[in-house]
Amino acid sequence: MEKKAIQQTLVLIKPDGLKKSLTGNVLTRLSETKLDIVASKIVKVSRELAEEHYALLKDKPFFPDLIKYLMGEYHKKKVMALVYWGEDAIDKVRKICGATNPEEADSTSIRGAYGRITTKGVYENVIHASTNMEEAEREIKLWFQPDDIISDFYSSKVVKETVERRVWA
Ligand code: DAT
Ligand code: MG
Repeated sequence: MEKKAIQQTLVLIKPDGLKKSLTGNVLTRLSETKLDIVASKIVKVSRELAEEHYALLKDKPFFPDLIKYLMGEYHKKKVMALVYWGEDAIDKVRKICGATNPEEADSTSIRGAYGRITTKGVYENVIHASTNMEEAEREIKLWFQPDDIISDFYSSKVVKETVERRVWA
């Protein structure tokens, strides 16, 4: 039997998921995969981050609304970002997420169970998951710094710099 690849994938619980208190339900569904969570945080998404995350879709007619949605302008201004790691992680997570269009997604999938399309045509599909290894690497490096992740799957380096940063007062 072919050995399945060990992969990492970025998951976002989008603002509709947080607003509707679906975090627990979504994490429970994802735990069916038996994958490891190796990073997680709550993020207030800037326009820059949202536009970079969905950079490949910038020419789509729905792009402006998609950016507003990810920034939380229709719900709460927060997203939960996680990295899942393990055998065949990308496909396992995508399968539980379901199809992009929540009306077409299998009703037992996360998007099928909890997603909707608004009357304005915005796909509120609760969750993001990377679709392939290149996308996963780009997205994980966009949302997380090396020290945020407890596993070393991408190479990193130590740099000395003097930057202003906020510390506890
Ligand atoms: P996915 O999130 O399944 O990877 P995608 O990368 O093609 O799908 O699109 C990113 C997001 O853009 C998707 O989660 C919801 C939104 N979207 C995609 N197609 C859309 C459409 N036809 N109308 C409105 N929103 C759409
Ligand atoms: Mg995608």
